[in-house]
This record gives sequence, C-alpha cells and structure tokens, in this order.
Amino acid sequence: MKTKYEKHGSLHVNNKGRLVDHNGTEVVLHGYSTHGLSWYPQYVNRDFFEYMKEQWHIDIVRLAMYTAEENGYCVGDEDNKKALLDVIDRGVKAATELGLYVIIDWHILADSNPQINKAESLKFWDYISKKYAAYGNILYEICNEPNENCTWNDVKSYAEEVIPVIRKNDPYSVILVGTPVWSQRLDEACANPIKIDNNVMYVLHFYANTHRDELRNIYSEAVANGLPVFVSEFGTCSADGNGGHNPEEADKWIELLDSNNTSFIMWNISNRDETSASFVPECDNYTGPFTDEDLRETAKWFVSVLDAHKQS
Ligand code: IDC
Repeated sequence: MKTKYEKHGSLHVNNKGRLVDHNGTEVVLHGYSTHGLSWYPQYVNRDFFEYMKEQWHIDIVRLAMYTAEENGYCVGDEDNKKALLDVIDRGVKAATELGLYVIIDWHILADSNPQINKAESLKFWDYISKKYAAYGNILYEICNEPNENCTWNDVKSYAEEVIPVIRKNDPYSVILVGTPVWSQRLDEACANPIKIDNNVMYVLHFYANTHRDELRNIYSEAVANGLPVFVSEFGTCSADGNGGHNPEEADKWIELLDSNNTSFIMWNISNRDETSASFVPECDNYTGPFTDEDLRETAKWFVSVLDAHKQS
C-alpha cells in the first residue's frame, strides 16, 4: 500500500487554509511524536518507524527536540548540538526512506518565549532548511509551545524573523507556528495572522483530560474563520502528561478534528513512567515488534484510532 507521501508528495496550505497536495486534494495526517530527542534517542531508528508505519498506519513522525530541558539544544555544548543534529538526520532519513512525512520540532517549553533562544533558533533553521530543502516530506515546527510571559506579538515577530531565513533556503515546505498559552490561543493568531508567508499553519495542542469544551470552541471558531490549524501534539491524559487516560473526552476531540479534516499527532513515544508514554516502563524494546502488554492504555487507544483512520 502506498503511503500518503508516496501518493500526495509535497504539501502546501491553500487559500482556504487547507493542507493540500499539488493537485489541490486535501490531505490529513496522523502520527506519533517522539519524546525529547535528547531523552529518548533510541526510538529514532528505521525499524521502529517501519513498525509504526506498517502496524499502526502512521503517516508522519514528529521529532521533538527540546531546546532548554535535559541536554536540550540550547543548554548543552557543541558536542551535544552535534549529537542532536545526528538524531534528527537519522530520523529524517528513516522517515524519508519509508515514505513518511516528518516534522522537525524546535521544542521550546521551559524557555517559554521563543525570543529567548532566537539567536540559536535562527542558526538552527538556516542549517536545517538548507540541509533538507530538497526533501519535500518535511514540515518545520518553529516553536512548540510559547507559554508564560509570552504574547502573540512575541511569537509573531519571532516567526517573522525565522520564516525568511527558512524561505531563503526552502521556498516550499509548510511551517508550523505555535500559539500562546502552550499552543492553545488560536484566536490570537486569528485576530492578527502572519502576513509575510502563506504556507504557514497554526498549532493547537490539547490534553483531553484537561482541555475540553472551552478549547474546542476556540478551535472550532478558528477553523470556521479559515485559520490553517495543525494539531502537532495531543494527549488523552492531563496537561502534565500524566493523570488519567480519558478516552471519552479524547474521542470527542478526534470526532471534531475529523469533521474539519485537521491533522493530529499524539504525544509521546517513550517508556517513561507517565500516562502519555506509549510503552510501559518495563518495555525496553526500541524497534518492535511489540505485544499488547508493551503498550500503555493511551497507546492502545491511539493504535485503534489510527487503524480507524487508515487509508484504503
Ligand atoms: C513532558 C514530558 C515529560 C517531561 C516534561 C518536561 O511528557 O516526561 O518531564 O515534558 O517538562 C506539553 C509539552 C511536552 C510535555 C507534555 C506533557 O509540549 O513537552 O512533555 N505537554 O506535560 N504540552 C502540554 C503537555
């Protein structure tokens, strides 16, 4: 069976805010996000990606590279940077060989405002967009979750500096921009969208056991206003990545996203001892195949969601 990338190739955002291929056909992507590349690089390997593609029917992998936490890109030395770039390269190549889309994610979190590490970011995106410009299956996520002490104006002016750096090297790839309050305030982006580029999508993140109708309403209104929205991270649990797995609330979200053809990616591939992790802590298998006992409840739920969304 052909993958979505093999069928559709490079994607872009059309003038109605939809993600489409070169024929204008709408494309919706589903997949898994790694945990931090500096915490769990062992899952970034071709065999595991192939397992997720063949058995779980993912279309896309998100490579989450923390910038501030746990040997993140902006806190380690040059060797640490080099090691992270190598993991990204391994992930991009594996995804590309398998015909998957892949997101390179500048995962700001403790560094709550993308302006904080902007100088590093500009260098990183120049390097990355030069290196991968010809690939066609890559999406660039330039700031995971702006949060405390960060306004939409901060994010927007950051994006207005990063986007031209990327575009100089790579005129075509889709760019994903996080929104304030841990990527929830699509309404602020809607009121004052980025004008310098039209191949941009705005990021929504939700954790179904925490975020419910209030956030669903913000999302619905943004989509109704034509804002291009991409869910590059979500969980079925609470916003801290832990707490209860809430399939009822998660199902409501999936139904709503489906009704708007919005792409979604689940957090996270790891065996960390937390509800949002895909594997139980005892599972030290990083390639597959996996048994049901290896998977946490959240991952079992998501595997069945992916199965229901698999292309015919
Ligand atoms: C969490 C991880 C956890 C780690 C923490 C670091 O699951 O293991 O200790 O980050 O601060 C997000 C973030 C994502 C979070 C996740 C769960 O993008 O990095 O991962 N989350 O808290 N936004 C909302 C929830």
